[in-house]
Amino acid sequence: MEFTLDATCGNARATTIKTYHSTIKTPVFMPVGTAASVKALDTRDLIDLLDTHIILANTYHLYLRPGDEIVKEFGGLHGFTKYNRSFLTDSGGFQAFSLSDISKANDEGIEFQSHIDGSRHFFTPQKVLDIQYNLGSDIMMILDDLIALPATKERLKLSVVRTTKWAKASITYHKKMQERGIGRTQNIFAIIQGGVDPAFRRQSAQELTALDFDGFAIGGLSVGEESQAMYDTVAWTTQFMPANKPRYLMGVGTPEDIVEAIDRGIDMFDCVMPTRNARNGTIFTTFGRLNIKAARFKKDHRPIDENCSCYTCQNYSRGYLNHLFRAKELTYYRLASIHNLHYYLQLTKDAREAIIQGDYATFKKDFYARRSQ
Ligand code: PRF
Ligand code: ZN
Repeated sequence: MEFTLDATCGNARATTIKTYHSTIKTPVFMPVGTAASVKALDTRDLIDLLDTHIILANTYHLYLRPGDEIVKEFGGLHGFTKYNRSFLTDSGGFQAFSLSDISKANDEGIEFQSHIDGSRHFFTPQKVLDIQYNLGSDIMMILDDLIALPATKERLKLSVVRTTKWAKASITYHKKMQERGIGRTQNIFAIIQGGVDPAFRRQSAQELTALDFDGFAIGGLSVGEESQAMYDTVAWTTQFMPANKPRYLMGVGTPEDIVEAIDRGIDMFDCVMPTRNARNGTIFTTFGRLNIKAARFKKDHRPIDENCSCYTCQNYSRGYLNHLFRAKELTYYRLASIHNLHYYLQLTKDAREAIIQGDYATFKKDFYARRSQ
């Protein structure tokens, strides 16, 4: 991939990442398309209505169903979904850990039982790359050893040691496969672990950034710790990450989390929050969250957010969306998902503009001021 640092403002960065399939301007929010679909939307919505340049898909889900060999037969994720811009795929460890009935890590990998049919599987660093070669994603994440917080020092240490060991196995394997002509257009990111412990975070960051990865993620956050602990850990960890490679904060977060993490040097984000909340009736606006189910919206002719230029706000009223939600009409899920994703995409676009203008502090101040009105 080609990477350029376009501007900085304090620790905040505006960068450009060029993969084989698209050019990505950061800060960027990547909609989550777990099973090769961003729930309630199709590829045309993602391109024509939202103009996304990168979306996420999950190794764990696609390996279990329909199977990565099937996706490969269709020309990988790009051929299967007809989304011809970039895909990032998560490695599966986190999903095995959070979705599987039983998951057990040892030094070789992660054993888990499928949440679909209970069948047993074993993910190793090499196995999750083989799956991602079949998926053909533009950015592949390595297998990491994720743990629940709070964790003991011993378990945290084991997670850092194991993640480095798996990272070394991953990069060695990837280089070998590329020499054989496999995964030539695919990039590989490592994942920094270490909980909210500064010493472990530094160790994990230093060990991983010494290896020849295309980019680096911060994992193991937004798993139940206080927001401030997450922000402090991000600020601390980004110091040890190279300036000339992308930085990705996995599974984060609320609009506030994203604004704060950008300020601490993060370029890339993903989270189910905009799409999941849309389906639950929680709508994000420039003035804060609203619940579309509320009776006060029944006769409200205004769009969700007068400041929003999304397809939904340009065409439909709060009253109509309130009705669709209450009637559980399928159209509701699409219209609400379009709005919430547009909100997240616009937020990161505006953040980029502010960084380039050199005034991220004002952007951040205005973001909070509008929400407390
Ligand atoms: N590791 C991986 N995927 C993830 C995480 C992680 O730590 C997180 C943590 N917020 C979300 N998704 N592989
Ligand atoms: Zn809107």
